[in-house]
Amino acid sequence: MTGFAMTVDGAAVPGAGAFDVVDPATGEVFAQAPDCGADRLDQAMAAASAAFPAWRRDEKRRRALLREAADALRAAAGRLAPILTAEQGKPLKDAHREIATAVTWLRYYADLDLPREVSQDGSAEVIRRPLGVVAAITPWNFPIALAAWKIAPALRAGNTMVLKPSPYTPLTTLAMGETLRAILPPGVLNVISGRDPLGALMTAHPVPRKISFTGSTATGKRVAAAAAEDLKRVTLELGGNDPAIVLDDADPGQIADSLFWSAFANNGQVCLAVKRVYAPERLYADLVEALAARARSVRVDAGTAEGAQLGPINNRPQYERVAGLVGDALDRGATAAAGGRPIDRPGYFYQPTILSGASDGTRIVDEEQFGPALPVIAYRDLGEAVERANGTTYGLTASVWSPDPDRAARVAAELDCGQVSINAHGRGVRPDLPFGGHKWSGLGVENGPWGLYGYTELQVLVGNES
Ligand code: TXE
Repeated sequence: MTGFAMTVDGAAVPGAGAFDVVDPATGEVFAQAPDCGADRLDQAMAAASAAFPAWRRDEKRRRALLREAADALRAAAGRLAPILTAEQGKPLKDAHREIATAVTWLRYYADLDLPREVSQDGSAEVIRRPLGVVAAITPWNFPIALAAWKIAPALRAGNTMVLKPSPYTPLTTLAMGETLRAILPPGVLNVISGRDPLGALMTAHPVPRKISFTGSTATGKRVAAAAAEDLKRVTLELGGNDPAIVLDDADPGQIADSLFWSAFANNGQVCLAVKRVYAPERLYADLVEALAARARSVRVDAGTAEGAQLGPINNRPQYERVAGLVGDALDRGATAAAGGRPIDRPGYFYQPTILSGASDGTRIVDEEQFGPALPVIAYRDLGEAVERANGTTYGLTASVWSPDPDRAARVAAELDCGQVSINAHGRGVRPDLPFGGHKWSGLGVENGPWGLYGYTELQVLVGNES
């Protein structure tokens, strides 16, 4: 694939250099992406700054153009989805689904009516003003959907943006920039690409007033530290180690399918995937077997292959990390009820893996694996399971599985995280609901009016009473 350019000030621009992009289904380089460089970054920031005064003024126009952007993205899905599959690895139908998600988010923010906020006595108005230029940094698991989570509320609120995708998946975002270039005024959305140091240059840059970041907790902390230097605002969507707690009245056969896909969708490379399952001793063996049966039946193949349900892991470091965590668990006495090994073919393919016999204190339970491997942990006492579920620095989402909704809700109330689903996982990921993590899983929220407010600063306007 060739011809990928950055979008700066409404024009296609090359980088100062270029870097390789690898197809995870083959492990081979298949394209090059522009490497932005500091001067181009300055141009992008200057363009975003220059576009801000006009863009912030006309909300009606912003809403209309976001709607047009949604339509254009939808129309471009046939071109973008194969690029997403090539660089990310996900099956083509999932690539289409991701682009459809981005379209939904753009539409939601275009349509969202925001109430006027006035003081109780009506004498003052509280207005949410845009901040200015937003630097947006995205990861490689859902490059387009997560970019739209930032673009839609930030632009709707009246900000302009410089967006940088992950160096593992730059191409679809660059192609989306090209599509939106035809619609948005020059400078409103600049899309650049480069290796990790470009992210650090963006967070240290004097122009942006806000950093919106999705990625690892380690990098998120670096972003927060850099932003503190000149008090840039930050929203951080970071990692998770989401627990699913199965109660003793659940039916393993009934919940296994939903639980399995809550852990393995996108090959487990989801911040809010189920990353550890706590199951009561009485149901343990049945649940492990029901999950393992599903893991064994899944078709893992290149994202371009007809019928592929899971693709490869996105990149070599992640592939090695997953293999290392599974190997460590097996060395410490866990058993692979399904999988447990890489798949013997080129690319970063790994068998969907269900681990039994691992417990807290094993790395794959304590850390975020972010891949197709799931430990199932036995518990005797529900209180102890809740304590173990909370016993982590993460706090993104969780789930409780039981046919008794009141009982499940009582357990949910004990969990320290940003979202709990009952008999599902992550069901609250919707454009209209706030999404964010407690503890080291993040700072601030995305989505809904709350997400948009994060791209604003409050200003009180008091009328002349005389
Ligand atoms: O993430 P990084 P990586 C987790 C997952 C995975 C781990 C590492 O556990 O194993 O992160 O993945 C940019 N200043 N998640 O290394 O480094 C980088 O270029 C500013 C969870 O890919 O966090 C990319 O655009 N930006 C996660 C983005 O940060 C910097 C999704 C994310 O990269 C930077 C992905 C810096 N100093 C991985 N260094 C989720 N929450 O869903 C890098 N970047």
